[in-house]
Amino acid sequence: MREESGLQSNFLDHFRDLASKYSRTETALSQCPYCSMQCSMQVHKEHSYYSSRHVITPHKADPVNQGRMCVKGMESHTPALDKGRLQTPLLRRNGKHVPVSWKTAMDWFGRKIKMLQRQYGKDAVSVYGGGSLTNEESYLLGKFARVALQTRHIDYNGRFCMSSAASASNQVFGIDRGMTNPLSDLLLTKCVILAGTNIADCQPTMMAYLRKAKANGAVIIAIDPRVTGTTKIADLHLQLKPGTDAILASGLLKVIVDEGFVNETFVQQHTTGAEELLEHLRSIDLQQVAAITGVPVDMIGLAARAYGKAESGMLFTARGVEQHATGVKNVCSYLNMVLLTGKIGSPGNGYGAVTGQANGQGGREHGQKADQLPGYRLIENPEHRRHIAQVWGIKESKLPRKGIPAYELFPAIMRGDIRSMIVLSSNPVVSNPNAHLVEEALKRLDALIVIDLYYSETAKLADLILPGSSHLEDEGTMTTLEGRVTLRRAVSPLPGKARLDWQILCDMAVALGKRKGFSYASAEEIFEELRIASKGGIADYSGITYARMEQENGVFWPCKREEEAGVVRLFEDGRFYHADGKARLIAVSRTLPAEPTDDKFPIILTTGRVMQHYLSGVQTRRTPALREKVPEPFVQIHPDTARKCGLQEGERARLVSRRGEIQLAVRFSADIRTDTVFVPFHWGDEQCINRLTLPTMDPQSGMPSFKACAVRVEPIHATIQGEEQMEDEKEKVVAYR
Ligand SMILES: Nc1nc2c(c(=O)[nH]1)N[C@H]1C(S)=C(S)[C@@H](COP(=O)(O)OP(=O)(O)OC[C@H]3O[C@@H](n4cnc5c(=O)[nH]c(N)nc54)[C@H](O)[C@@H]3O)O[C@H]1N2
Ligand SMILES: Nc1nc2c(c(=O)[nH]1)N[C@H]1C(S)=C(S)[C@@H](COP(=O)(O)OP(=O)(O)OC[C@H]3O[C@@H](n4cnc5c(=O)[nH]c(N)nc54)[C@H](O)[C@@H]3O)O[C@H]1N2
Ligand code: SF4
Ligand SMILES: [Mo]
Repeated sequence: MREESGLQSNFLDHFRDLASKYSRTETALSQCPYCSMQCSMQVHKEHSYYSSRHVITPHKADPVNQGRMCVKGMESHTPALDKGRLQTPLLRRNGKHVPVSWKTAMDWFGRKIKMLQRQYGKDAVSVYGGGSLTNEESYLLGKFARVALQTRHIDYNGRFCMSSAASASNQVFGIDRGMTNPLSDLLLTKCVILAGTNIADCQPTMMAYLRKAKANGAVIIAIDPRVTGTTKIADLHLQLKPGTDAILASGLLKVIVDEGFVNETFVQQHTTGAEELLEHLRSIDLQQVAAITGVPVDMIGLAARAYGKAESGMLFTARGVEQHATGVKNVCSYLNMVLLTGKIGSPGNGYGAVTGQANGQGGREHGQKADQLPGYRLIENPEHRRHIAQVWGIKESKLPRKGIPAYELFPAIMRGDIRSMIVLSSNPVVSNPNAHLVEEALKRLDALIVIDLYYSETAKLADLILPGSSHLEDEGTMTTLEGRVTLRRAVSPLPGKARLDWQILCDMAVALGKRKGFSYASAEEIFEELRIASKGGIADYSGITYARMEQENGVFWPCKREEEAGVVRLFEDGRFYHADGKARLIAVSRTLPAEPTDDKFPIILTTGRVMQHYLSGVQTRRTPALREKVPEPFVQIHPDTARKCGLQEGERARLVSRRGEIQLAVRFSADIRTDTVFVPFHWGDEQCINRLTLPTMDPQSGMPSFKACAVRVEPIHATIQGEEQMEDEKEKVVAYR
């Protein structure tokens, strides 16, 4: 080692002193912005003399994630602190986005919206929200639409997420809380059915509960067209054809009935509709079920028996079951299994629609849905309207009526009925089906206003972009997949001139001349109003306070009084939420695929997620550690199918549907059925799989068919021929006219 001279050593000591004086770590508690597990995490800001950096560690005292986090959560600070965050309002001038002050932005907004509403009516302006927003912001967005804009056109991205399960649960149980039981009940149960849910990739920290369930002796049954990290832990995997869940469930029900697993006392005391269902099941032929679903009769029998005879059971569905034009029927069909066997309303017995987004649960309770008012009230119910109008200090007659589901807003724009859209926390041009049409519609608007964190694919099309707040800056409450309402504190300052999402909503209301009802000093003040608004509703938050959430690690809803614990497990008193206290068994008629395959489009396309990316990918694509793992989308295809299509591994393929086409990397995989291909949907523009997906919607929930449409897959060189052929065909059509 080289000797330090006296002078040098003095200098170094001084420097070390200085460095240690400046190095300190600040730690604060926050929550991951991504999935519905809402893992709490510690954000450490490490400051040194030279620089500062952020490090995330899981929060060991979290009763739910118990110190676990997945790779997305551990990296979630990266996009939030990215220099590419929007830092100032941007207004389109001569085709270019230029930075402007908030005053200019709000003046433009107020003038433009007032002018459009004068010219085309109040409903010409629409609002599009999202499930990442806090409860306070979801509530305020609904109020903003109904009171400040007075438009009936508001809906949100949860329409594509939870709506089929929500609609089924409301019909069957009279309440829609994703999970009827807490996650800890998984440790008590003896059988778990996982239908169309890939927990390993989508709620990774929930896997520990499934592993423990298995270690405690539970039989696990997975129902998915693909082998996934989730199906791998299952004892039985029914690898069904996409879109056939309702039929598969009717086969399972048939065995349950025929082999005597019906809990007759439960059915008699707690349900209606049994006779009709049993009559319907008589007509079910197991051989036919096997032929349609691709699941052999003996596998159907094994699964039905395992669930039927288990002393307790929990059944879960997620988007694999729900994102179909028959999504509601699919869920109802599975819920018939839960009710016929009486496996609900006690420890280890229940149902869970595995919620997706960070606040996918709370975001669907407080009024950003087209037909809904806060507290899960209905906008067409006179009593509900009166209650909310009174809370908001307006006449009931001033409250707009019910609007239309999210996707339908875009055809309405094409017809000229809607002239403006305000998008808060969503990227519809990537996440809607039939994305070409959505893009065209957004371009047609007289005013598109986008409040986002980044220059997303949708923001690029906007006339006005407003810089909003990320999870690190925004305080508020988030309701987890369990129905636990949690408080997330702010831990970082806003970048540049960005503002809190709820403050932006208030600014916009003021720009429209509606200051009354839109001046809050804090998120907590909004929550206090939400408590009153939700009081007496199904999603009753009136007993929940910020202090309680902090002290009790979240509070379950419904919670009607401050002195009482929330309802952790639903229906324990034997009563469901319909007026007669009974759950509904619903006979499901035969379901047909929304777009059957044929000679031209012989393969089923299903879409979904990979662990490393989140939704439309705006956050995770700008996270180097995640982007490096999965840099681009791909088509997962069985090697036998690939060979038939003339594809070599490693080459790119062209996928074509009736709505568009896209070129993708090919991944050979024996983990998928031979009649199906899978593509993740986390990319935009030329890589956007939603340019191909089918907008046909479930008539009850407004959910499109993300999980099944007809495509063909071909090598790129062959397609050029194909294209020429199509051109020829077009010419022929012209010639015949
Ligand atoms: N990493 C990651 N995690 C996420 C998200 C994310 O984007 N990335 N998004 C969050 C959100 S918003 C949501 S909604 C959830 C979604 O969570 P999931 O619903 O679990 O995710 P998906 O991948 O959409 O679909 C689940 C499975 O359904 C299967 N499937 C496809 N078609 C059918 C069918 O017809 N029947 C059945 N039974 N199964 C079928 C697919 O093969 C897939 O494995 O995840 C949340 N968590
Ligand atoms: N093909 C196919 N399409 C699907 C699905 C599928 O399975 N297959 N799944 C559907 C489902 S389940 C969902 S939930 C939707 C979701 O689809 P999107 O609604 O598009 O969801 P995100 O990607 O979360 O979009 C969020 C946008 O808001 C921004 N953002 C995030 N957090 C905040 C915030 O706190 N404040 C503000 N102001 N902005 C924020 C992000 O930067 C991003 O641009 O996609 C649906 N689309
Ligand atoms: S499991 Fe969900 S909430 Fe937890 S760290 Fe991962 S993405 Fe975040
Ligand atoms: Mo979702």
